[in-house]
Amino acid sequence: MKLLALALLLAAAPLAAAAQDVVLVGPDGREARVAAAELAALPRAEVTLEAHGERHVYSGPLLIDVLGKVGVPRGPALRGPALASVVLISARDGYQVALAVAELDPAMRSARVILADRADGRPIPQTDGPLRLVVEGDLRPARSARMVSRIELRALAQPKP
Ligand SMILES: Nc1nc2c(c(=O)[nH]1)N[C@H]1C(S)=C(S)[C@@H](COP(=O)(O)O)O[C@H]1N2
Ligand SMILES: [Mo]
Repeated sequence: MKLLALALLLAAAPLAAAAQDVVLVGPDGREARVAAAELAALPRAEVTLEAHGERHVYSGPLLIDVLGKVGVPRGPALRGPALASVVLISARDGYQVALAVAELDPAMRSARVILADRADGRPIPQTDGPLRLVVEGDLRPARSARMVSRIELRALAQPKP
């Protein structure tokens, strides 16, 4: 019986791990899965978010560093058509938020955008997490999407007329 329980646990383990993953999609449609452990290995930032009268300190990597995995223009490369690139963030409940890539680059703007995996030093509960976008400096927390599951880069630039 114990062996059966162990076998079931092992069989379910990859599924459980996948539920923590976030899917990244590059501008060419290339998909990459990022596991929680990979996010935890990136440099971290702390951002305080106030929502409905409560303040919490969220921490996690900068979203632009996470997007490095599928290639994202930043620094001096963030010019010309790259300035018309956006990132579409989707959550498990269907909530969606779009940001311009230029908003994510600390070389462009000082307000940070993080993909938080911890709130007040603890993992974010499944009801809000395990990943939450946190957009520093927004006057309302509406763009700070909870339960982030997919992050897609889209190049919107049109050819010059
Ligand atoms: N996935 C998801 N994220 C979301 C929302 C939502 O409906 N779904 N609502 C947004 C809005 S409008 C607000 S005000 C904040 C509320 O944050 P809180 O749940 O930490 O209070 O979450 C934002 N993130
Ligand atoms: Mo809101």
